[in-house]
Amino acid sequence: MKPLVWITRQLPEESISPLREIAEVKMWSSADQPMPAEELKQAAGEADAMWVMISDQITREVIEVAPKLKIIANLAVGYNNIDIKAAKEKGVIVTNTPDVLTGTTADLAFALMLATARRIPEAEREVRNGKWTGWSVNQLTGMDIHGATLGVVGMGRIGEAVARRGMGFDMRILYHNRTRKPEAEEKYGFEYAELDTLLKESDFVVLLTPLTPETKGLIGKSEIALMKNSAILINVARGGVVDEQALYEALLNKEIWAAGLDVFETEPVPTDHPLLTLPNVVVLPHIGSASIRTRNNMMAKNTESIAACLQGKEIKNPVK
Ligand code: 8YV
Repeated sequence: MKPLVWITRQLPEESISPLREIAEVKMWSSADQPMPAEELKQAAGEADAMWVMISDQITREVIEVAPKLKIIANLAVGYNNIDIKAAKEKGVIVTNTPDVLTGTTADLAFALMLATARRIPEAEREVRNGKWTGWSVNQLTGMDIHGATLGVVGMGRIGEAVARRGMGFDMRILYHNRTRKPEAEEKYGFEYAELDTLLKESDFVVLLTPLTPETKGLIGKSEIALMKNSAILINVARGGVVDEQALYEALLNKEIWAAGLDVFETEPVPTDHPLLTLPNVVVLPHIGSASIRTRNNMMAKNTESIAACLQGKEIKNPVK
């Protein structure tokens, strides 16, 4: 009997066809709505392999009702949606999709820097809404990126890619990370800073830490208070890294200048969320890795990981 692979979203057939040759593949019927918790548990109960998204909560409860499960392949680099400890205890391998999305996500961080600093969505809305009625010296004036100080919080692969893009804009680069990166300091001139110093000195603070118990609410009221009134906060990591209420109040009271957010505590973000009422916030629907090529590469990685596991071959991206 062929092993069973459960995929929790409807995906393009060509991306998963290699799996059909070695396994029975079941796919959830919706391309954009997650499986309800009960269905997810039932799927886990019969699967040898699961292909999941960050919107699937793979809790201990799900893992414990999965007697045959060998691998959970997460279509993302972050894996805060999976109880890694429970998976380890049950001997279930977890994989993610690093590297292939690094440049794409770094590009989007920069897109948000440009969009917030130069007020691009606001400017576009004015043109479309007939508000471009003339020229004035302070019309839609924003902030410069070139020559500014960029503070990267979380200097992993994506953090470093953002920092290197900053070099092209003649920025001074500060970074904060659990461990220092002496090679990057030497090679690119990045400067290590404690979080307080980084927040005080940066014009752009870009968050790229994974969401863990240690980073939950990392940027709260007192951290935002350290930032310059002219500073811009960019979050392309996870919503939970920022205290959204504190951020809303700081933006409303002009304690910081703007924010660019690709991620939220609750996704999709509710349309009545207070942050969405502010003109100095640019919001995106968690599209950090959403380029055609990168999404194809991410799917190829998941296919490869599951196939390797089911065929007893070496698995390339296990989460340690
Ligand atoms: C994914 C992400 O696009 O990789 C991650 O951790 O947040 C994004 O790149 C998204 O999670 C799709 O699964």
